[in-house]
Amino acid sequence: MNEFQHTHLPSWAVVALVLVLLLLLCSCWFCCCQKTIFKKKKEKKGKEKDGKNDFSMKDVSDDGSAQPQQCSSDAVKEEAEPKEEMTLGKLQFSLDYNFTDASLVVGILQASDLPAMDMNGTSDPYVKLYLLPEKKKKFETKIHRKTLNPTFNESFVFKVPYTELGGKTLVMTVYDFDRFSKHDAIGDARVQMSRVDFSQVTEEWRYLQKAEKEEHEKLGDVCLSLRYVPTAGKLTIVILEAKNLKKMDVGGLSDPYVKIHLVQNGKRQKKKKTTVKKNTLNPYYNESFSFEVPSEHIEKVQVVVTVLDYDKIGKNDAIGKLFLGLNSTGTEQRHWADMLANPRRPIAQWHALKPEDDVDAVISKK
Ligand SMILES: *[C@@H]1O[C@H](CO)[C@@H](O)[C@H](O)[C@H]1NC(C)=O
Ligand SMILES: *[C@@H]1O[C@H](CO)[C@@H](O)[C@H](O)[C@H]1NC(C)=O
Ligand SMILES: *[C@@H]1O[C@H](CO)[C@@H](O)[C@H](O)[C@H]1NC(C)=O
Ligand SMILES: *[C@@H]1O[C@H](CO)[C@@H](O)[C@H](O)[C@H]1NC(C)=O
Ligand SMILES: *[C@@H]1O[C@H](CO)[C@@H](O)[C@H](O)[C@H]1NC(C)=O
Ligand SMILES: [Ca+2]
Repeated sequence: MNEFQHTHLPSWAVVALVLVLLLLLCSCWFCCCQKTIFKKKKEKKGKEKDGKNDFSMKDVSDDGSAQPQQCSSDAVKEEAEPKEEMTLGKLQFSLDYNFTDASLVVGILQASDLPAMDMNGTSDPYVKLYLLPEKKKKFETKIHRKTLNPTFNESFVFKVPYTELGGKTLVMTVYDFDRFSKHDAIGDARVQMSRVDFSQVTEEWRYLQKAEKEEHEKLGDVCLSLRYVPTAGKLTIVILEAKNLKKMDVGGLSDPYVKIHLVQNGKRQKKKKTTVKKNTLNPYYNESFSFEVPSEHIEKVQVVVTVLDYDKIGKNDAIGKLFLGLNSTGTEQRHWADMLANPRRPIAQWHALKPEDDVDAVISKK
């Protein structure tokens, strides 16, 4: 102590020491600050990046549909659905096989605890049923208004030889009827016929499962381009290609061709078709078809595109259809609107094929 006091430090040294200490403190504080600032910056950067990614994704898909002679592969993308944990209610049904009649008798008895699909806290339920895999015959119950616990008490008969029954699955889908929009599927119950004991009448309650988004099986996709020249009153449809078409021939592929109908006031007016491509599920056509449609009529026409399987013997089977026009839905409607918004420019897009009867339903409603 004494020593220290004795060797008195010069005042400049004290000042220097203090300065050094201050500097140390300062740099420490600065270090901490910088860390937090840097962190914030990083976060911000990350956010910016995410935003940009969203944007460019959108750009890509928009570009895809604007390319005239080529379809982007991700145009037919399924939207991710938010998963929700909720019960969808349950359905009571009965199953019986009538051996003298060779038919499956399905009773749709009742449903309970259905979720409310309408604003009013109710639903307007009905049940649609069919057998997979072919779905030839579809039945529907009556619609029951404003109830979450409907009693249907209706029965339906499917003609099926007993030997073929084991390979089938009964699908019963509960829908909510809506006058002004697409009916919502509430949920479905699927029963494998091979698991049912047909020596007696089965009566069962099943919890409804989330109905598959595509109520119908995959039929394939079609890429086509639309072009409208208002001054010339000319609508040009190029059937470019199709992919993943459903197999229609036993033991073979399909022999697909595409038919185009122009529909006005619910009447089929003109019909054109492509060549048949043999033994393929991914045909390439690049065939162009023009229709005369004056600009005062373009808002009123509908185009029905049907993909069929050519058969030498018997009737050609339709694989699936799609429906284009202002009153269509989904990608079809957007495509049509894009065409009208871009006169003279061919706009190509992929569309998923839909089962035949669904499209007819849309047309007859108009
Ligand atoms: C089976 O079908 C036949 C012919 O439709 C009918 O007469 C008979 O009553 C049915 N049997 C049962 C058990 O429903
Ligand atoms: C909602 O429910 C009330 C009472 O049940 C009824 O009077 C009304 O008409 C319903 N509204 C709609 C839009 O269904
Ligand atoms: C269901 O229908 C059968 C015959 O159609 C009838 O006898 C029965 O009472 C009905 N059940 C209910 C709950 O409505
Ligand atoms: C499609 O057809 C058009 C007109 O016939 C032709 O110019 C074009 O090259 C064809 N595209 C391909 C990829 O074959
Ligand atoms: C489309 O729907 C509207 C309203 O339902 C109707 O007025 C119009 O005629 C329809 N257009 C076609 C082409 O069906
Ligand atoms: Ca409803």
